[in-house]
Amino acid sequence: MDLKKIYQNVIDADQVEIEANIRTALETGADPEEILKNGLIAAMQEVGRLFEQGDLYVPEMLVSARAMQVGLHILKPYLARANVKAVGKVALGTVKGDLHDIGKNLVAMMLEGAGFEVMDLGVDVHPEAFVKAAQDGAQLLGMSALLTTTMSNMVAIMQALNTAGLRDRVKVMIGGAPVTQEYAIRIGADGFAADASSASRLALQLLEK
Ligand code: B1M
Repeated sequence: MDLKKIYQNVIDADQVEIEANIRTALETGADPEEILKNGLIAAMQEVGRLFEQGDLYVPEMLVSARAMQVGLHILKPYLARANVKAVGKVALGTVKGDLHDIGKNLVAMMLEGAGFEVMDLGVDVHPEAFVKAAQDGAQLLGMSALLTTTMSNMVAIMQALNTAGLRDRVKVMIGGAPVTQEYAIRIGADGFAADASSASRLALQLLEK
């Protein structure tokens, strides 16, 4: 089976064809891990590249990510059977008091597209939930904030991680429109990403993948 078709289905955001092509690939003996790496992940890397150079916009990236998720959904049981491990476990949430989740959801999709297992903590996430996610095995915590009034709630999460003695065991990545690299340094986070595509690259870097 030619994985280029599956790769192209993600780029073209074709949710119907991708399902048919992945099923055909699996029926004809293609390796699920090959489909994941050379079909879905490679295509999402290209989508990220096109977005960063301004050739794709957020809605286009979103529909490509949806096609990727359709493919991933079909592949997941095959990957589990083949014992293919995720590249890392990330817990993502929009911080306490903040209900904006469009950007956070896009970051989650890009991370899945890069091969991560994503625990989506949702919106209005209290520090304790981030602490619990770290205790449950998340190697990387991702905090999103869209309001200048809620970004300061990231500090409480950093403090809660310190108090729980977990700060050395997890990496922390932050993002959202009002957030900056300087702010990440100020609150002691490990990194800042300006968009969903660079967030998936940063996550790979932070976990040294
Ligand atoms: Co709100 N809102 N909103 N809003 N809203 C903003 C953020 C605002 C800038 C609008 C404005 O006034 N111009 C303003 C904030 C002002 C400020 O704080 N300086 C604002 C306000 C004031 C409010 C309310 C207070 C309004 C009110 O009720 N008076 C209220 C607050 C509610 C609350 O959260 N408690 C509110 C409510 C809402 C809606 C519910 C109506 C809706 C949210 C729906 C939803 O998310 N499900 C909404 C929306 C849609 C917006 C705007 C218009 C769009 C946000 C968005 O989705 N952008 C926004 C104005 C704007 O941004 N132009 C606005 C698209 C998205 C793809 O981008 O979220 O930036 P973004 O995510 C990017 C990057 O930031 C980055 O990657 C993403 C993808 O590339 N990123 C990360 C995000 N998280 C990341 C995490 C990472 C890494 C990268 O690592 C973990």
